[in-house]
Amino acid sequence: MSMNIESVFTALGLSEAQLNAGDLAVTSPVDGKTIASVAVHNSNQVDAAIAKSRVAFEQWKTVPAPKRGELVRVLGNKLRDHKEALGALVSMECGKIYQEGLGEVQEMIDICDLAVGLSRQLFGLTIASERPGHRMTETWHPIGPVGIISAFNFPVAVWCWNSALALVCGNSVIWKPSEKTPLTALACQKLFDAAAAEVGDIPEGLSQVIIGHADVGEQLVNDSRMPVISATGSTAMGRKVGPAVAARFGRSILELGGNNAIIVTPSADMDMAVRAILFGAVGTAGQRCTSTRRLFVHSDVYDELVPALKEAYSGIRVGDPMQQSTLVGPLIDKQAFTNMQSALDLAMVNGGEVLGGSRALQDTYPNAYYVNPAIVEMGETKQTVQEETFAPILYVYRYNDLDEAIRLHNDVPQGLSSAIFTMDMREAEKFTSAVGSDCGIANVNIGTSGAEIGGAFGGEKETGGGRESGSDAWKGYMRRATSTVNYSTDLPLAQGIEFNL
Ligand code: UN1
Repeated sequence: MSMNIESVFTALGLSEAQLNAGDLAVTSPVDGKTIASVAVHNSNQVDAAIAKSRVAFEQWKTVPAPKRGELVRVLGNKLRDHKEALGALVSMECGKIYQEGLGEVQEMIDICDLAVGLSRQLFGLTIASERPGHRMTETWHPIGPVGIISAFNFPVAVWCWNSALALVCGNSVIWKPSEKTPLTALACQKLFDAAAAEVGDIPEGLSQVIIGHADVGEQLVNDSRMPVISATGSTAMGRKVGPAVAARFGRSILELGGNNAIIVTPSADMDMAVRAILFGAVGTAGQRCTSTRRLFVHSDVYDELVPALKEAYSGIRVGDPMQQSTLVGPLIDKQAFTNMQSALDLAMVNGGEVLGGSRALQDTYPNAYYVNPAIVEMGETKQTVQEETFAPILYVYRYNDLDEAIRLHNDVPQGLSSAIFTMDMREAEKFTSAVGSDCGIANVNIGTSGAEIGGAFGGEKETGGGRESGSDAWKGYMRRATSTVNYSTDLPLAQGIEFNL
């Protein structure tokens, strides 16, 4: 298919009317041009969506889980059929390169597959009872409408991580995408509607999208008809969402900022390390929550690794994300560029040696913000950078002792992803052990980003503690019931209590 934006809209069933329905301007970071103006939901509409979601839930929770899985199976197939178009729209709307746009849709397909399999399990436990003739079990039940708040940088996959699991678990979902990327959300809604129509008999409003700014998200977060809120974004956003949901005894699944690092030890496979660091640090223009932001290099290999990395950086092609040769697309907007420049200024004040980081392609795209990825050599320090800047900046630190590197590694507020490059099994085991990385993801000989579906995804500390997309993350979308059944003719009390008249 040809990949101009009109053909992509058409392939995804986005109509002229829908693309010009309101006054939220959607700007493509590729060239800074407005590509649509969509309608935002007002407070009454959000309220109505929540009410509808509750009705849909009451019906959906009675559908057997494997039948619910059928809907997700068909959704996965719709995604397969529209992978190129949706991948292209992701690229055009959020600026990641087309390869990564395709990868994001593949991640959706993968979670659908996982959810379909799970729909035939969702298993509980049998627990030994201390009482004769008693059986104790734990069963998982649907919990209610799940609110999903997602960020611009993974505009579609994060919705699918949550909704594929939430739907097989018997819940309805309401999605509030980033106001920077509503079109990909509307496109996903079309695919969902098509899947629902194909399967038939799916409650209306089972999955809905609400468009708007932070106030729309806040309304969702504060509404006690939404028992679960899954929010992905900045730590600042999580600081608002977490307490608001907790205040009404709701459950939140938070996936917030990262400050991910790679440690390169003397025995590392340097070629592999360079490639992994490159993808981790500059992939998605440094705008993944898993992007590699800090690098610890042992003194013995510093002068081998860092020049090789600089050499690799010199070959990076920055440009139109739809061009096959491009490795780094634009930043999302001007604010992202300003934040990057401030972070680099601060690094220089703190004695960092900055390579790269300047604006690129300004003449071709005066209204878009392309940058040359930056390497900042910080030398040996007692504390590393504490803030996450959503841009391709890699802070490089020199270390001599692995324990000290691990201490510095962990000495940040965030705890999402981490990796060590080593051929020494003692170092690898230590890094993944209780005294090693304190992150939710701790890898060996692969980078910090690009986690696959199947493992639990998320992190500790200011990353928010939530887990999504694999392992037993499905339990986050269900409520647990412990049932003790007495099939004896006696009524013994637990703890041996005698209570007889
Ligand atoms: C995110 O940036 O919010 O591990 C998610 C990764 C991707 C997901 C990133 N699978 O980099």
